[in-house]
Amino acid sequence: MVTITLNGRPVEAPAGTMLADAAAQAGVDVPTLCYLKGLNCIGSCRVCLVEVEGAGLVASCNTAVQDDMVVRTDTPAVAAARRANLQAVMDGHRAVCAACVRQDTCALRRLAADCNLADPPGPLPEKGAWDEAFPLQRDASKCITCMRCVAVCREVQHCNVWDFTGAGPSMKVVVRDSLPISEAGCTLCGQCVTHCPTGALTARDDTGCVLEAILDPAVMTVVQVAPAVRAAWGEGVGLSHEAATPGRLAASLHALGFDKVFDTDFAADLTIMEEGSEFVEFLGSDRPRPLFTSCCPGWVRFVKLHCPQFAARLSSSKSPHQMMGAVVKNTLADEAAAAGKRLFCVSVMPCVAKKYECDVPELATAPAGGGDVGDVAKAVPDVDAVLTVREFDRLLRTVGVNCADLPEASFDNPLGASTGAGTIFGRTGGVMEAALRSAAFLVTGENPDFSACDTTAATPEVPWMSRELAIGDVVVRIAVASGLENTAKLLAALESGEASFDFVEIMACPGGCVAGGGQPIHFNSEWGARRADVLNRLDAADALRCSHENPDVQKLYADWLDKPLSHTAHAWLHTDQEG
Ligand code: HC1
Ligand code: SF4
Repeated sequence: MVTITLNGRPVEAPAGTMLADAAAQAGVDVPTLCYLKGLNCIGSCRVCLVEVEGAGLVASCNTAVQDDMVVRTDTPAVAAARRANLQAVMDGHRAVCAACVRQDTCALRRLAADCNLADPPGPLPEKGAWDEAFPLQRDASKCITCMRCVAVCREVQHCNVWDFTGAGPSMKVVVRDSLPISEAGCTLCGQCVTHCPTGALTARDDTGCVLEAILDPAVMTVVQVAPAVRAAWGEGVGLSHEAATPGRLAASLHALGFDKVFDTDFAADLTIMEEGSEFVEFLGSDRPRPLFTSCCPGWVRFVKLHCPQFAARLSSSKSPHQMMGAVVKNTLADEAAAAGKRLFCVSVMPCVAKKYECDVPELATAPAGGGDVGDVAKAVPDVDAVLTVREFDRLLRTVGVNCADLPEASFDNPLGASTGAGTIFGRTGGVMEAALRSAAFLVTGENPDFSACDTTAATPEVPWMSRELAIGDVVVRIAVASGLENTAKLLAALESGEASFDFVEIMACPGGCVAGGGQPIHFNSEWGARRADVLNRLDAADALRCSHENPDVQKLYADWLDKPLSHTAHAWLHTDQEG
Protein backbone atom coordinates (compact mmCIF):
# COMPACT_ATOMS: atom_id res chain seq x y z
CA MET A 1 0.00 0.00 0.00
CA VAL A 2 1.07 3.55 -0.74
CA THR A 3 -0.03 6.52 1.37
CA ILE A 4 -0.53 9.93 -0.18
CA THR A 5 -1.94 13.14 1.23
CA LEU A 6 -4.98 14.16 -0.76
CA ASN A 7 -6.56 17.54 -0.09
CA GLY A 8 -4.94 17.43 3.36
CA ARG A 9 -6.12 13.90 4.25
CA PRO A 10 -4.09 10.67 4.26
CA VAL A 11 -5.31 8.26 1.59
CA GLU A 12 -4.08 4.71 1.03
CA ALA A 13 -4.04 3.01 -2.35
CA PRO A 14 -2.32 -0.06 -3.83
CA ALA A 15 0.98 0.68 -5.62
CA GLY A 16 0.38 1.43 -9.29
CA THR A 17 -3.04 3.04 -8.69
CA MET A 18 -3.58 6.15 -10.79
CA LEU A 19 -4.21 9.33 -8.85
CA ALA A 20 -7.64 9.65 -10.48
CA ASP A 21 -8.68 6.26 -9.07
CA ALA A 22 -7.15 6.89 -5.64
CA ALA A 23 -9.15 10.12 -5.50
CA ALA A 24 -12.35 8.39 -6.61
CA GLN A 25 -11.90 5.67 -3.99
CA ALA A 26 -11.53 8.42 -1.37
CA GLY A 27 -14.77 10.02 -2.57
CA VAL A 28 -13.09 12.93 -4.36
CA ASP A 29 -14.46 13.55 -7.85
CA VAL A 30 -11.84 14.46 -10.44
CA PRO A 31 -13.49 15.23 -13.79
CA THR A 32 -12.30 13.65 -17.02
CA LEU A 33 -13.36 13.28 -20.63
CA CYS A 34 -10.91 10.71 -21.98
CA TYR A 35 -10.00 8.44 -19.07
CA LEU A 36 -11.28 4.87 -19.13
CA LYS A 37 -9.77 2.83 -16.34
CA GLY A 38 -7.30 0.24 -17.54
CA LEU A 39 -8.12 0.95 -21.16
CA ASN A 40 -7.48 4.58 -22.05
CA CYS A 41 -5.01 6.32 -19.77
CA ILE A 42 -3.52 8.77 -22.26
CA GLY A 43 -4.07 12.05 -20.46
CA SER A 44 -5.13 13.70 -23.70
CA CYS A 45 -8.00 15.92 -22.55
CA ARG A 46 -5.96 17.35 -19.64
CA VAL A 47 -9.17 17.89 -17.70
CA CYS A 48 -8.18 15.61 -14.82
CA LEU A 49 -5.26 17.82 -13.81
CA VAL A 50 -4.28 17.85 -10.15
CA GLU A 51 -1.48 19.67 -8.36
CA VAL A 52 1.35 17.54 -6.96
CA GLU A 53 3.75 19.21 -4.57
CA GLY A 54 7.12 19.57 -6.27
CA ALA A 55 5.82 18.47 -9.67
CA GLY A 56 3.14 21.05 -10.45
CA LEU A 57 0.08 20.18 -12.55
CA VAL A 58 -0.13 16.57 -13.73
CA ALA A 59 -2.81 14.46 -15.42
CA SER A 60 -4.23 12.25 -12.66
CA CYS A 61 -5.30 9.52 -15.08
CA ASN A 62 -1.75 8.53 -15.98
CA THR A 63 0.21 9.46 -12.86
CA ALA A 64 0.53 6.65 -10.32
CA VAL A 65 0.47 7.19 -6.55
CA GLN A 66 3.85 7.37 -4.83
CA ASP A 67 4.59 7.30 -1.10
CA ASP A 68 4.39 10.70 0.58
CA MET A 69 2.96 12.42 -2.51
CA VAL A 70 1.07 15.56 -1.55
CA VAL A 71 -1.82 16.10 -3.95
CA ARG A 72 -4.50 18.75 -4.23
CA THR A 73 -7.48 18.57 -6.59
CA ASP A 74 -9.13 21.79 -5.43
CA THR A 75 -6.76 24.74 -5.93
CA PRO A 76 -7.49 27.83 -8.05
CA ALA A 77 -4.52 26.89 -10.26
CA VAL A 78 -6.08 23.47 -10.94
CA ALA A 79 -9.45 25.07 -11.70
CA ALA A 80 -7.94 27.68 -14.06
CA ALA A 81 -5.87 25.13 -15.99
CA ARG A 82 -8.79 22.70 -16.21
CA ARG A 83 -11.04 25.47 -17.49
CA ALA A 84 -8.49 26.52 -20.15
CA ASN A 85 -8.06 22.92 -21.30
CA LEU A 86 -11.80 22.38 -21.42
CA GLN A 87 -12.21 25.54 -23.48
CA ALA A 88 -9.65 24.17 -25.96
CA VAL A 89 -11.66 20.93 -26.24
CA MET A 90 -14.86 22.93 -26.62
CA ASP A 91 -13.39 25.13 -29.37
CA GLY A 92 -12.94 22.09 -31.61
CA HIS A 93 -16.42 20.73 -30.92
CA ARG A 94 -19.61 21.61 -32.80
CA ALA A 95 -21.63 22.55 -29.74
CA VAL A 96 -25.17 22.36 -31.06
CA CYS A 97 -26.36 21.17 -27.67
CA ALA A 98 -30.02 22.16 -27.93
CA ALA A 99 -30.66 19.56 -30.63
CA CYS A 100 -28.15 16.92 -29.53
CA VAL A 101 -29.52 13.55 -28.38
CA ARG A 102 -26.78 13.42 -25.76
CA GLN A 103 -27.59 16.78 -24.19
CA ASP A 104 -28.61 15.22 -20.87
CA THR A 105 -25.76 12.73 -20.73
CA CYS A 106 -22.91 14.63 -22.45
CA ALA A 107 -19.84 14.78 -20.20
CA LEU A 108 -18.47 17.81 -22.07
CA ARG A 109 -21.69 19.78 -21.79
CA ARG A 110 -21.89 19.15 -18.03
CA LEU A 111 -18.30 20.27 -17.47
CA ALA A 112 -18.68 23.23 -19.83
CA ALA A 113 -21.67 24.41 -17.82
CA ASP A 114 -19.87 23.84 -14.50
CA CYS A 115 -16.93 25.92 -15.74
CA ASN A 116 -19.06 28.59 -17.44
CA LEU A 117 -17.24 28.18 -20.76
CA ALA A 118 -17.75 30.40 -23.78
CA ASP A 119 -19.39 29.04 -26.94
CA PRO A 120 -16.71 28.05 -29.47
CA PRO A 121 -15.79 30.75 -31.99
CA GLY A 122 -17.18 30.16 -35.51
CA PRO A 123 -17.10 28.69 -38.06
CA LEU A 124 -18.37 25.38 -36.71
CA PRO A 125 -16.49 22.23 -37.77
CA GLU A 126 -18.03 20.13 -40.55
CA LYS A 127 -20.19 17.11 -39.70
CA GLY A 128 -18.44 14.98 -42.32
CA ALA A 129 -19.85 12.34 -44.65
CA TRP A 130 -21.45 9.24 -43.16
CA ASP A 131 -23.67 6.35 -44.31
CA GLU A 132 -26.98 7.52 -42.86
CA ALA A 133 -28.64 4.13 -43.33
CA PHE A 134 -26.12 2.37 -41.08
CA PRO A 135 -27.38 1.69 -37.53
CA LEU A 136 -24.20 3.23 -36.05
CA GLN A 137 -24.00 6.97 -36.73
CA ARG A 138 -21.05 9.32 -36.37
CA ASP A 139 -20.84 13.11 -36.36
CA ALA A 140 -17.13 13.92 -36.67
CA SER A 141 -17.73 17.56 -35.76
CA LYS A 142 -18.67 16.49 -32.22
CA CYS A 143 -15.64 14.21 -31.77
CA ILE A 144 -13.19 15.45 -29.15
CA THR A 145 -10.53 12.81 -30.01
CA CYS A 146 -10.63 11.32 -26.52
CA MET A 147 -9.88 7.93 -28.12
CA ARG A 148 -12.29 6.06 -25.86
CA CYS A 149 -14.08 4.52 -28.88
CA VAL A 150 -10.74 3.38 -30.28
CA ALA A 151 -9.83 1.70 -26.97
CA VAL A 152 -13.21 0.08 -26.30
CA CYS A 153 -13.62 -1.25 -29.82
CA ARG A 154 -10.10 -2.68 -29.92
CA GLU A 155 -9.50 -3.81 -26.32
CA VAL A 156 -12.96 -4.85 -25.15
CA GLN A 157 -14.67 -5.77 -28.39
CA HIS A 158 -11.79 -7.13 -30.49
CA CYS A 159 -12.92 -5.22 -33.56
CA ASN A 160 -10.48 -2.39 -34.24
CA VAL A 161 -12.91 -0.37 -36.32
CA TRP A 162 -11.48 3.01 -35.30
CA ASP A 163 -8.07 4.52 -35.90
CA PHE A 164 -6.59 8.00 -35.87
CA THR A 165 -4.63 10.21 -38.24
CA GLY A 166 -2.44 13.23 -37.55
CA ALA A 167 -1.11 14.40 -34.22
CA GLY A 168 -1.73 17.15 -31.70
CA PRO A 169 -4.50 19.58 -32.61
CA SER A 170 -4.87 18.12 -36.12
CA MET A 171 -5.48 14.58 -34.83
CA LYS A 172 -8.68 12.95 -36.11
CA VAL A 173 -10.48 9.71 -35.31
CA VAL A 174 -11.35 7.85 -38.51
CA VAL A 175 -12.62 4.46 -39.63
CA ARG A 176 -9.57 2.25 -40.07
CA ASP A 177 -8.03 2.10 -43.55
CA SER A 178 -10.54 4.78 -44.65
CA LEU A 179 -13.12 2.01 -45.14
CA PRO A 180 -16.85 2.71 -45.44
CA ILE A 181 -18.24 1.89 -41.98
CA SER A 182 -20.38 -0.91 -43.42
CA GLU A 183 -17.18 -2.70 -44.53
CA ALA A 184 -15.01 -2.09 -41.46
CA GLY A 185 -15.95 -5.19 -39.42
CA CYS A 186 -18.27 -3.33 -37.04
CA THR A 187 -20.52 -5.74 -35.10
CA LEU A 188 -22.92 -2.94 -34.11
CA CYS A 189 -22.45 -3.79 -30.45
CA GLY A 190 -22.81 -0.07 -29.69
CA GLN A 191 -20.16 -0.09 -26.95
CA CYS A 192 -18.36 2.83 -28.61
CA VAL A 193 -21.64 4.76 -28.40
CA THR A 194 -22.17 4.15 -24.69
CA HIS A 195 -18.52 5.04 -23.99
CA CYS A 196 -18.48 8.24 -26.10
CA PRO A 197 -18.49 11.31 -23.84
CA THR A 198 -20.35 13.47 -26.40
CA GLY A 199 -22.85 13.04 -29.24
CA ALA A 200 -20.17 12.08 -31.78
CA LEU A 201 -21.33 8.45 -31.84
CA THR A 202 -25.02 7.60 -31.73
CA ALA A 203 -27.46 4.98 -32.94
CA ARG A 204 -29.57 5.74 -36.03
CA ASP A 205 -32.76 7.45 -34.91
CA ASP A 206 -35.90 5.57 -35.96
CA THR A 207 -38.40 7.39 -33.75
CA GLY A 208 -39.78 9.32 -36.75
CA CYS A 209 -41.06 6.29 -38.66
CA VAL A 210 -42.48 4.76 -35.47
CA LEU A 211 -44.41 7.92 -34.59
CA GLU A 212 -45.67 8.09 -38.19
CA ALA A 213 -46.95 4.49 -37.93
CA ILE A 214 -48.66 5.19 -34.59
CA LEU A 215 -50.43 8.20 -36.13
CA ASP A 216 -51.51 6.36 -39.30
CA PRO A 217 -55.10 5.09 -38.91
CA ALA A 218 -54.44 2.45 -41.56
CA VAL A 219 -51.73 0.82 -39.46
CA MET A 220 -52.05 -1.55 -36.49
CA THR A 221 -48.94 -0.93 -34.43
CA VAL A 222 -47.57 -3.74 -32.28
CA VAL A 223 -44.67 -3.22 -29.90
CA GLN A 224 -42.53 -5.68 -27.92
CA VAL A 225 -39.97 -4.97 -25.19
CA ALA A 226 -36.82 -6.99 -24.62
CA PRO A 227 -36.05 -8.61 -21.25
CA ALA A 228 -33.28 -6.12 -20.37
CA VAL A 229 -35.45 -3.08 -21.11
CA ARG A 230 -37.42 -3.53 -17.88
CA ALA A 231 -34.19 -3.12 -15.93
CA ALA A 232 -33.17 0.22 -17.45
CA TRP A 233 -35.96 2.14 -19.21
CA GLY A 234 -36.83 4.19 -16.11
CA GLU A 235 -33.34 5.70 -15.97
CA GLY A 236 -34.08 7.96 -18.95
CA VAL A 237 -37.40 9.22 -17.59
CA GLY A 238 -36.43 9.79 -13.98
CA LEU A 239 -37.86 6.61 -12.46
CA SER A 240 -35.99 4.49 -9.92
CA HIS A 241 -35.53 0.79 -10.66
CA GLU A 242 -38.21 0.09 -8.03
CA ALA A 243 -40.74 2.45 -9.66
CA ALA A 244 -39.99 1.34 -13.24
CA THR A 245 -41.94 -1.92 -12.96
CA PRO A 246 -42.87 -4.11 -15.94
CA GLY A 247 -46.52 -3.05 -15.35
CA ARG A 248 -45.59 0.63 -15.64
CA LEU A 249 -43.53 -0.17 -18.72
CA ALA A 250 -46.57 -1.79 -20.36
CA ALA A 251 -48.70 1.21 -19.36
CA SER A 252 -46.18 3.64 -20.84
CA LEU A 253 -46.18 1.79 -24.15
CA HIS A 254 -49.98 1.87 -24.23
CA ALA A 255 -49.84 5.60 -23.44
CA LEU A 256 -47.57 6.15 -26.45
CA GLY A 257 -50.43 4.89 -28.62
CA PHE A 258 -49.32 1.40 -29.65
CA ASP A 259 -52.34 -0.78 -30.45
CA LYS A 260 -50.84 -3.96 -28.94
CA VAL A 261 -48.13 -4.23 -26.30
CA PHE A 262 -46.21 -7.50 -26.00
CA ASP A 263 -43.31 -8.77 -23.95
CA THR A 264 -40.27 -10.32 -25.69
CA ASP A 265 -39.98 -12.51 -22.56
CA PHE A 266 -42.81 -14.60 -24.04
CA ALA A 267 -40.73 -15.19 -27.17
CA ALA A 268 -37.64 -15.87 -25.07
CA ASP A 269 -39.60 -18.79 -23.62
CA LEU A 270 -40.51 -19.85 -27.14
CA THR A 271 -36.85 -19.61 -28.17
CA ILE A 272 -35.92 -21.89 -25.29
CA MET A 273 -38.45 -24.48 -26.43
CA GLU A 274 -36.85 -24.45 -29.88
CA GLU A 275 -33.21 -23.98 -28.91
CA GLY A 276 -33.42 -26.32 -25.89
CA SER A 277 -34.93 -29.02 -28.14
CA GLU A 278 -32.29 -28.31 -30.77
CA PHE A 279 -29.62 -28.77 -28.10
CA VAL A 280 -31.08 -32.08 -26.89
CA GLU A 281 -31.13 -33.31 -30.51
CA PHE A 282 -27.58 -31.97 -31.02
CA LEU A 283 -26.34 -33.87 -27.93
CA GLY A 284 -27.37 -37.14 -29.52
CA SER A 285 -25.66 -36.29 -32.81
CA ASP A 286 -22.03 -36.34 -33.89
CA ARG A 287 -22.10 -32.75 -35.11
CA PRO A 288 -18.95 -30.77 -34.27
CA ARG A 289 -19.05 -29.19 -30.81
CA PRO A 290 -20.13 -26.78 -29.54
CA LEU A 291 -23.57 -25.46 -30.42
CA PHE A 292 -23.56 -21.66 -30.02
CA THR A 293 -26.54 -19.53 -29.02
CA SER A 294 -27.59 -17.17 -31.80
CA CYS A 295 -29.92 -14.65 -30.17
CA CYS A 296 -27.35 -11.84 -29.90
CA PRO A 297 -27.03 -10.17 -33.31
CA GLY A 298 -23.75 -8.45 -32.34
CA TRP A 299 -22.24 -11.87 -31.71
CA VAL A 300 -23.75 -13.31 -34.90
CA ARG A 301 -22.24 -10.41 -36.89
CA PHE A 302 -18.92 -10.97 -35.13
CA VAL A 303 -18.85 -14.64 -36.11
CA LYS A 304 -19.81 -13.95 -39.69
CA LEU A 305 -17.36 -11.07 -40.14
CA HIS A 306 -14.41 -12.16 -38.01
CA CYS A 307 -14.56 -15.95 -37.39
CA PRO A 308 -16.68 -17.46 -40.19
CA GLN A 309 -15.26 -20.94 -39.50
CA PHE A 310 -17.64 -21.10 -36.50
CA ALA A 311 -20.75 -19.78 -38.26
CA ALA A 312 -22.17 -23.21 -39.11
CA ARG A 313 -22.28 -24.05 -35.39
CA LEU A 314 -24.75 -21.29 -34.54
CA SER A 315 -28.15 -22.48 -33.38
CA SER A 316 -30.72 -22.16 -36.17
CA SER A 317 -33.32 -20.78 -33.74
CA LYS A 318 -34.13 -17.15 -34.46
CA SER A 319 -33.69 -14.65 -31.66
CA PRO A 320 -36.70 -13.99 -29.41
CA HIS A 321 -37.39 -10.59 -30.94
CA GLN A 322 -37.53 -12.08 -34.45
CA MET A 323 -39.68 -14.99 -33.23
CA MET A 324 -42.04 -12.53 -31.57
CA GLY A 325 -42.36 -10.57 -34.82
CA ALA A 326 -43.02 -13.75 -36.80
CA VAL A 327 -45.63 -15.01 -34.33
CA VAL A 328 -47.33 -11.60 -34.14
CA LYS A 329 -47.51 -11.30 -37.93
CA ASN A 330 -49.17 -14.71 -38.10
CA THR A 331 -51.42 -14.46 -35.04
CA LEU A 332 -52.75 -10.95 -35.68
CA ALA A 333 -52.93 -11.14 -39.48
CA ASP A 334 -56.68 -11.84 -39.58
CA GLU A 335 -57.53 -9.26 -36.91
CA ALA A 336 -55.56 -6.59 -38.78
CA ALA A 337 -57.08 -7.56 -42.14
CA ALA A 338 -60.61 -7.49 -40.70
CA ALA A 339 -59.95 -3.96 -39.44
CA GLY A 340 -58.54 -2.99 -42.85
CA LYS A 341 -55.14 -2.29 -41.32
CA ARG A 342 -51.53 -3.12 -42.07
CA LEU A 343 -49.43 -4.63 -39.26
CA PHE A 344 -46.32 -2.73 -38.19
CA CYS A 345 -44.09 -4.43 -35.58
CA VAL A 346 -41.80 -2.34 -33.41
CA SER A 347 -39.22 -3.66 -30.93
CA VAL A 348 -37.81 -1.70 -28.01
CA MET A 349 -34.36 -3.16 -27.46
CA PRO A 350 -31.25 -2.45 -25.34
CA CYS A 351 -29.26 -3.03 -28.49
CA VAL A 352 -28.04 -1.27 -31.64
CA ALA A 353 -27.44 -4.48 -33.61
CA LYS A 354 -31.16 -5.36 -33.47
CA LYS A 355 -31.67 -2.49 -35.95
CA TYR A 356 -29.56 -4.54 -38.36
CA GLU A 357 -31.02 -7.93 -37.39
CA CYS A 358 -34.57 -6.98 -38.36
CA ASP A 359 -33.35 -6.21 -41.89
CA VAL A 360 -31.46 -9.50 -42.46
CA PRO A 361 -33.12 -11.07 -45.52
CA GLU A 362 -32.89 -14.71 -44.27
CA LEU A 363 -34.93 -13.73 -41.22
CA ALA A 364 -37.82 -12.30 -43.24
CA THR A 365 -40.19 -15.24 -43.49
CA ALA A 366 -43.69 -14.08 -42.76
CA PRO A 367 -45.73 -13.79 -45.95
CA ALA A 368 -47.93 -10.71 -46.10
CA GLY A 369 -51.40 -11.61 -44.87
CA GLY A 370 -50.29 -14.68 -42.90
CA GLY A 371 -50.87 -18.29 -43.97
CA ASP A 372 -48.21 -20.80 -44.97
CA VAL A 373 -44.63 -19.75 -45.37
CA GLY A 374 -42.80 -20.58 -48.54
CA ASP A 375 -43.33 -17.77 -50.98
CA VAL A 376 -40.00 -16.01 -50.60
CA ALA A 377 -41.03 -13.24 -52.96
CA LYS A 378 -43.80 -12.27 -50.55
CA ALA A 379 -41.56 -12.39 -47.45
CA VAL A 380 -41.73 -9.36 -45.22
CA PRO A 381 -39.59 -8.58 -42.21
CA ASP A 382 -40.74 -10.06 -38.90
CA VAL A 383 -39.98 -6.73 -37.25
CA ASP A 384 -40.38 -3.39 -39.05
CA ALA A 385 -38.53 -0.99 -36.75
CA VAL A 386 -36.27 -1.21 -33.71
CA LEU A 387 -35.92 1.51 -31.10
CA THR A 388 -33.13 1.54 -28.56
CA VAL A 389 -34.11 2.19 -24.94
CA ARG A 390 -32.69 5.70 -25.38
CA GLU A 391 -35.04 6.32 -28.32
CA PHE A 392 -37.97 4.87 -26.39
CA ASP A 393 -37.28 7.16 -23.44
CA ARG A 394 -36.97 10.10 -25.85
CA LEU A 395 -40.32 9.22 -27.42
CA LEU A 396 -41.90 9.15 -23.95
CA ARG A 397 -40.48 12.63 -23.31
CA THR A 398 -41.53 13.87 -26.77
CA VAL A 399 -45.11 12.73 -26.28
CA GLY A 400 -45.07 13.87 -22.67
CA VAL A 401 -46.07 10.60 -21.03
CA ASN A 402 -46.00 11.00 -17.26
CA CYS A 403 -44.80 7.47 -16.52
CA ALA A 404 -44.66 7.92 -12.74
CA ASP A 405 -48.40 8.65 -12.57
CA LEU A 406 -49.56 5.77 -14.76
CA PRO A 407 -51.38 2.89 -13.09
CA GLU A 408 -49.75 -0.45 -13.83
CA ALA A 409 -51.06 -2.27 -16.92
CA SER A 410 -50.63 -5.75 -18.38
CA PHE A 411 -49.05 -6.94 -21.57
CA ASP A 412 -51.62 -7.92 -24.17
CA ASN A 413 -52.98 -11.40 -24.73
CA PRO A 414 -52.62 -13.83 -26.37
CA LEU A 415 -48.82 -14.10 -26.18
CA GLY A 416 -48.84 -12.26 -22.86
CA ALA A 417 -47.52 -14.81 -20.36
CA SER A 418 -43.83 -15.13 -19.57
CA THR A 419 -41.54 -16.82 -17.05
CA GLY A 420 -38.47 -15.95 -15.03
CA ALA A 421 -36.42 -17.96 -17.52
CA GLY A 422 -37.35 -15.47 -20.26
CA THR A 423 -36.55 -12.51 -18.02
CA ILE A 424 -32.95 -13.57 -17.30
CA PHE A 425 -32.15 -13.63 -21.03
CA GLY A 426 -31.21 -10.00 -20.48
CA ARG A 427 -28.04 -10.77 -18.51
CA THR A 428 -24.97 -12.80 -19.37
CA GLY A 429 -25.56 -16.49 -18.67
CA GLY A 430 -29.33 -16.12 -18.65
CA VAL A 431 -30.00 -17.79 -21.99
CA MET A 432 -27.85 -20.75 -20.95
CA GLU A 433 -29.61 -21.07 -17.60
CA ALA A 434 -33.03 -20.87 -19.18
CA ALA A 435 -32.03 -23.47 -21.79
CA LEU A 436 -30.63 -25.83 -19.15
CA ARG A 437 -33.75 -25.53 -16.98
CA SER A 438 -35.85 -26.73 -19.93
CA ALA A 439 -33.35 -29.13 -21.56
CA ALA A 440 -33.22 -31.06 -18.30
CA PHE A 441 -37.03 -31.22 -18.26
CA LEU A 442 -37.19 -32.31 -21.90
CA VAL A 443 -34.83 -35.21 -21.17
CA THR A 444 -35.91 -36.30 -17.68
CA GLY A 445 -39.49 -35.02 -17.40
CA GLU A 446 -38.56 -33.17 -14.23
CA ASN A 447 -37.40 -29.66 -13.47
CA PRO A 448 -33.75 -29.56 -12.42
CA ASP A 449 -32.29 -28.08 -9.27
CA PHE A 450 -31.92 -24.45 -10.45
CA SER A 451 -28.61 -24.03 -8.66
CA ALA A 452 -27.19 -26.76 -10.92
CA CYS A 453 -27.91 -24.47 -13.89
CA ASP A 454 -26.52 -21.31 -12.29
CA THR A 455 -23.97 -19.49 -14.45
CA THR A 456 -23.10 -16.56 -12.22
CA ALA A 457 -19.90 -17.92 -10.64
CA ALA A 458 -16.71 -16.89 -12.43
CA THR A 459 -14.32 -19.57 -13.63
CA PRO A 460 -10.87 -18.68 -12.27
CA GLU A 461 -8.23 -17.41 -14.70
CA VAL A 462 -10.23 -17.54 -17.92
CA PRO A 463 -12.45 -14.84 -19.37
CA TRP A 464 -15.43 -17.15 -19.67
CA MET A 465 -17.53 -19.15 -17.22
CA SER A 466 -17.74 -22.92 -17.60
CA ARG A 467 -19.19 -25.90 -15.79
CA GLU A 468 -20.28 -29.48 -16.28
CA LEU A 469 -23.68 -30.81 -15.33
CA ALA A 470 -25.68 -33.95 -15.85
CA ILE A 471 -28.74 -33.93 -18.07
CA GLY A 472 -30.22 -37.42 -17.71
CA ASP A 473 -27.32 -39.81 -18.31
CA VAL A 474 -25.21 -37.30 -20.20
CA VAL A 475 -22.68 -34.92 -18.70
CA VAL A 476 -22.75 -31.67 -20.68
CA ARG A 477 -20.00 -29.09 -20.71
CA ILE A 478 -21.21 -25.53 -21.03
CA ALA A 479 -19.52 -22.15 -21.28
CA VAL A 480 -20.71 -18.54 -21.16
CA ALA A 481 -18.83 -15.48 -22.38
CA SER A 482 -19.70 -11.83 -22.84
CA GLY A 483 -17.68 -9.09 -24.49
CA LEU A 484 -16.09 -9.87 -27.84
CA GLU A 485 -12.47 -9.84 -26.67
CA ASN A 486 -13.41 -12.54 -24.15
CA THR A 487 -15.27 -14.31 -26.93
CA ALA A 488 -12.25 -14.18 -29.24
CA LYS A 489 -10.15 -15.80 -26.51
CA LEU A 490 -12.75 -18.53 -26.03
CA LEU A 491 -12.90 -19.20 -29.78
CA ALA A 492 -9.10 -19.39 -29.92
CA ALA A 493 -9.12 -21.94 -27.06
CA LEU A 494 -11.78 -23.99 -28.86
CA GLU A 495 -9.79 -23.85 -32.08
CA SER A 496 -6.54 -24.96 -30.45
CA GLY A 497 -8.26 -27.75 -28.54
CA GLU A 498 -7.32 -26.17 -25.22
CA ALA A 499 -11.03 -25.95 -24.37
CA SER A 500 -13.96 -28.10 -25.43
CA PHE A 501 -17.67 -27.54 -24.75
CA ASP A 502 -21.06 -28.82 -25.88
CA PHE A 503 -23.07 -25.61 -25.60
CA VAL A 504 -21.82 -22.03 -25.48
CA GLU A 505 -23.70 -18.79 -24.83
CA ILE A 506 -22.18 -15.60 -26.19
CA MET A 507 -23.38 -12.03 -25.68
CA ALA A 508 -21.48 -9.29 -27.48
CA CYS A 509 -21.85 -6.67 -24.76
CA PRO A 510 -19.89 -7.18 -21.53
CA GLY A 511 -22.45 -8.37 -18.96
CA GLY A 512 -25.08 -9.07 -21.63
CA CYS A 513 -28.03 -6.96 -22.80
CA VAL A 514 -28.32 -5.18 -19.44
CA ALA A 515 -25.20 -3.28 -20.52
CA GLY A 516 -26.21 -3.19 -24.19
CA GLY A 517 -25.20 -0.50 -26.63
CA GLY A 518 -28.78 0.81 -26.77
CA GLN A 519 -29.22 1.31 -23.01
CA PRO A 520 -29.30 4.67 -21.17
CA ILE A 521 -25.83 6.16 -20.79
CA HIS A 522 -24.10 6.98 -17.51
CA PHE A 523 -20.67 8.42 -18.26
CA ASN A 524 -17.84 6.43 -16.65
CA SER A 525 -20.22 4.46 -14.47
CA GLU A 526 -21.13 0.83 -15.09
CA TRP A 527 -24.79 -0.04 -14.46
CA GLY A 528 -24.83 -3.60 -15.83
CA ALA A 529 -24.59 -5.41 -12.47
CA ARG A 530 -27.36 -3.44 -10.79
CA ARG A 531 -29.63 -3.95 -13.81
CA ALA A 532 -28.85 -7.70 -13.72
CA ASP A 533 -29.97 -7.68 -10.08
CA VAL A 534 -33.34 -6.30 -11.19
CA LEU A 535 -33.76 -9.22 -13.61
CA ASN A 536 -32.63 -11.79 -11.04
CA ARG A 537 -35.13 -10.42 -8.53
CA LEU A 538 -37.95 -10.60 -11.08
CA ASP A 539 -36.96 -14.20 -11.93
CA ALA A 540 -36.85 -15.23 -8.27
CA ALA A 541 -40.28 -13.69 -7.65
CA ASP A 542 -41.93 -15.26 -10.71
CA ALA A 543 -44.39 -18.08 -10.05
CA LEU A 544 -43.18 -19.71 -13.29
CA ARG A 545 -39.42 -20.02 -13.78
CA CYS A 546 -39.13 -22.49 -16.66
CA SER A 547 -39.98 -21.75 -20.29
CA HIS A 548 -41.79 -25.08 -20.77
CA GLU A 549 -44.28 -23.99 -18.06
CA ASN A 550 -45.41 -20.90 -20.02
CA PRO A 551 -49.15 -21.56 -20.66
CA ASP A 552 -49.32 -19.24 -23.69
CA VAL A 553 -46.32 -20.96 -25.26
CA GLN A 554 -47.95 -24.35 -24.63
CA LYS A 555 -51.15 -23.04 -26.24
CA LEU A 556 -49.27 -21.73 -29.28
CA TYR A 557 -47.88 -25.23 -29.88
CA ALA A 558 -51.28 -26.84 -29.33
CA ASP A 559 -53.09 -24.40 -31.66
CA TRP A 560 -50.53 -23.85 -34.40
CA LEU A 561 -46.90 -24.92 -34.14
CA ASP A 562 -47.57 -28.56 -33.10
CA LYS A 563 -44.28 -29.23 -31.28
CA PRO A 564 -40.75 -27.81 -31.00
CA LEU A 565 -38.75 -28.29 -34.22
CA SER A 566 -41.91 -29.21 -36.18
CA HIS A 567 -42.12 -28.27 -39.85
CA THR A 568 -44.20 -25.19 -39.01
CA ALA A 569 -41.85 -24.20 -36.19
CA HIS A 570 -38.88 -24.46 -38.53
CA ALA A 571 -40.63 -22.45 -41.19
CA TRP A 572 -41.43 -19.54 -38.88
CA LEU A 573 -38.90 -19.69 -36.08
CA HIS A 574 -35.61 -20.90 -37.57
CA THR A 575 -33.09 -19.64 -40.05
CA ASP A 576 -32.98 -23.06 -41.78
CA GLN A 577 -36.59 -22.94 -42.83
CA GLU A 578 -36.78 -26.43 -44.36
CA GLY A 579 -37.09 -28.25 -41.02
FE1 HC1 B 1 -31.42 -9.24 -25.65
FE2 HC1 B 1 -32.64 -11.27 -26.55
S1 HC1 B 1 -31.62 -11.19 -24.52
S2 HC1 B 1 -30.68 -10.48 -27.42
O1 HC1 B 1 -29.87 -8.85 -25.19
O2 HC1 B 1 -32.17 -13.11 -26.83
O3 HC1 B 1 -31.45 -6.81 -27.37
O4 HC1 B 1 -32.86 -7.98 -23.35
O5 HC1 B 1 -34.24 -8.96 -26.53
O6 HC1 B 1 -34.12 -11.15 -29.21
O7 HC1 B 1 -35.20 -12.11 -25.26
C1 HC1 B 1 -31.40 -7.68 -26.64
C2 HC1 B 1 -32.23 -8.37 -24.19
C3 HC1 B 1 -33.26 -9.51 -26.31
C4 HC1 B 1 -33.59 -11.26 -28.19
C5 HC1 B 1 -34.26 -11.81 -25.74
FE1 SF4 C 1 -16.58 -1.22 -32.52
FE2 SF4 C 1 -18.90 -2.06 -31.47
FE3 SF4 C 1 -18.51 0.53 -32.05
FE4 SF4 C 1 -18.79 -1.24 -34.02
S1 SF4 C 1 -20.35 -0.66 -32.53
S2 SF4 C 1 -17.30 0.38 -33.92
S3 SF4 C 1 -17.75 -3.04 -33.14
S4 SF4 C 1 -17.42 -0.70 -30.51
